[in-house]
Amino acid sequence: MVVSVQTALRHVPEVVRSEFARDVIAGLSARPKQLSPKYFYDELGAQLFEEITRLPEYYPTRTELTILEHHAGEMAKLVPADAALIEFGSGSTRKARLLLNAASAIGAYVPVDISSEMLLQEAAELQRDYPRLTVLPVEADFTKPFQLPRGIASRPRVGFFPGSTIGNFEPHMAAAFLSHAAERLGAGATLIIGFDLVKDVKVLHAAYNDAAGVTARFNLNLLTRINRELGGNFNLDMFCHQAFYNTERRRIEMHLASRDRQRVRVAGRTFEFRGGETIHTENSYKYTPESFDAIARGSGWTPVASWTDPNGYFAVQALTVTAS
Ligand code: AVI
Repeated sequence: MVVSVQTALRHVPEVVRSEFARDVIAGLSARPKQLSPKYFYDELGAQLFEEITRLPEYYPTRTELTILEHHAGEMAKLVPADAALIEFGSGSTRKARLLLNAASAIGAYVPVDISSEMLLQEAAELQRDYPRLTVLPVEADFTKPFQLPRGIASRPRVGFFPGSTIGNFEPHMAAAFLSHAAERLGAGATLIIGFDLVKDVKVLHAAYNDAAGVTARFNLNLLTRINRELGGNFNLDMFCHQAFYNTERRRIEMHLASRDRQRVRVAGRTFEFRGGETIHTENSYKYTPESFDAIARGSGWTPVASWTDPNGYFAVQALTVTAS
């Protein structure tokens, strides 16, 4: 059955659909072909990511949680009385709860996330569990300018950006995010941020090439999403997951490689693939303590404390806005 693009696009909100369509068409027309990792997270993509965080090979989530569990008390000492904790891209509140439990000085919690359903549900559950806390969810793309709620105007601010999501930003975007965060949180603010560290390539390779194939499904799901939302006809059997560590650029690269020469239709356009040609779908940058310090200092922040795990796999750092 031939389904028109209009029919295929009917159930997706107009704005998202057109931005998604524009980005996909531009990405598949580029050389090399590329797609933004922000499009991984449809409903199935979010579920697959949750599964990834529980895989034996995927150390970042587990390691960061251990660091937070062990050091939340020390982090709490950096939180001023009646502070507002502002979490960027909150998703689940599991990590924030570790800080809330340790830091009774936190008077308000502001989760900022683009996905309103999960945001509101998690905020409601958190409010039920912490009845004395002011919970003010903000539905926004935290990589773009957004307004903080007026209700926290007089409170000191502590930003929270766990999960090494900063690693999925290109270095200039990471610097821009940190600069904007410094401006938005204002003078005297603190930021607690998690990032993944450079390590043995074998450990990195295994984390993004798990034996159960969940990361491969996560990567390929992007093509399923394009088929569903943009009237694409990608044959998933004709693409395979590739993930490798680029030592020079200190990043894991994820790609989808075409198994043969082929043509694919998306949103009414045709895209040609050579055998072995890839779509670059994600970079996950790994930092050294020194390279992260440099990017933070160059973006208006001064490192004040840093915590890691016994293997030195992951780091959580506290920064304060550099006095001008
Ligand atoms: C969300 N982000 C920090 C993950 C990472 O490790 O870069 C996304 C991911 N991609 C493949 N596995 C996990």
